[in-house]
Amino acid sequence: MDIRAAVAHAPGQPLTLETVQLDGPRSGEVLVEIKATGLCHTDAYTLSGKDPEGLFPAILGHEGAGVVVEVGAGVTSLQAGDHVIPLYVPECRNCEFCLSQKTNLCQAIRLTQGRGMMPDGSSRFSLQGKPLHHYMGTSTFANYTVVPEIALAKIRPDAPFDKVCYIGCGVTTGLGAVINTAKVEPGSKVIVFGLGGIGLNVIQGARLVGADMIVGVDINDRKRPLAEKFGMTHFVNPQEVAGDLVTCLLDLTHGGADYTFECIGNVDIMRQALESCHKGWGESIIIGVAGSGEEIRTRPFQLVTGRVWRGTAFGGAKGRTDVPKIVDWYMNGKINIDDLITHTLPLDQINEGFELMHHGEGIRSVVVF
Ligand code: NAD
Ligand code: DAO
Ligand code: ZN
Repeated sequence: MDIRAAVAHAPGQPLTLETVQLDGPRSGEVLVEIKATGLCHTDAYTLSGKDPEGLFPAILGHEGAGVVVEVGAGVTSLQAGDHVIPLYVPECRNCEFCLSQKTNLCQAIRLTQGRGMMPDGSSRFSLQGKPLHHYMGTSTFANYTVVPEIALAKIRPDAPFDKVCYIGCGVTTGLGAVINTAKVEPGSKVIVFGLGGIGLNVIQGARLVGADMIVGVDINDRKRPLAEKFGMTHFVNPQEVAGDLVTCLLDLTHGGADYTFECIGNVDIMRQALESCHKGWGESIIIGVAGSGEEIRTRPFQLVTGRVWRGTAFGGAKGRTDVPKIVDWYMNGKINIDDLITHTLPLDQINEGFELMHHGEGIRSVVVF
């Protein structure tokens, strides 16, 4: 079938709107009509050419929501008409990783997903007879896409696509980092570095689980009011700190935070986040994705004396299990997504959405189809 897609032909170039050919779903696959998709920094990172695993030409996008149109042979958990959120971390419930119960990093289709292909090694997308790469197994910058069954979360039909698409990445990553990865306890002291689309969801997760002190750190003062609305209790702009930022944060928290979260992707801040943790028990969670080849550093004595350094992907969430629950939280008013969706655009303005991101305007831009 012919579909409309924003195609990434080459690194560093704007996306191009094209009529693309999409083959129907094969065994274990599902054809989804995408109704809305968020624009995330990871799409921009890949488009920039800095992502060493980036493949071109490709259809990017990994934060979508839509409706099942057709299922391939053997698909049992979904049918036409179901509302779904595509998952860049699938949940097969059968691989060694899923069965371990220790990780959300299902590996069932990891190799082909990384090669920009469907699990059988081929692409469903083509342009003038030449294949286009899939992206993160989702390719949501198109009005139709094909996704493996194990990479689709079925959600309730009354949830608005233009809001819950954000649960496909940013919301789940932030909330999940607090709930699944750090397991923040009520009464905790938390520091969040970076108050963007991820950090604000960490803040609302920390408030949800009952953290007492939630310190936000950002170089942009304009992030403060929204962060306060989401639960931030203290704000620190590193550019206004006279001395050392870590010393300032250790003083503010009376010895360090129980949990810190790095939501920027800056290896120097990752170090500051670790060293702002409380001696003996503080845990620092890396969420931000650093540039290719960058390395983290600290003095090993920071870990010897009880601080813990961890990372999290997709907030440690098992997508098919956890994403429908987070959609319920939104629909029941337990979490706020509406205030984070600051721009809504049609597909033909998708490049303007990336411009807004590059200029730090707003929090999340969503393309509606
Ligand atoms: P964002 O650009 O919306 O937010 C980053 C924030 O950090 C901004 O508010 C900015 O002002 C602030 N900032 C920048 N430099 C700073 C500094 N030196 N000190 C303090 N604040 C600073 O980005 P986002 O969408 O929130 O994403 C954050 C990171 O999370 C990115 O690296 C993204 O790739 C990553 N990410 C990770 C996962 C995962 O599963 N681990 C998922 C999605 C996104
Ligand atoms: O299983 O090896 C693996 C990779 C899983 C994907 C993890 C991606 C998380 C960070 C990227 C940012 C997401 C938008
Ligand atoms: Zn699995």
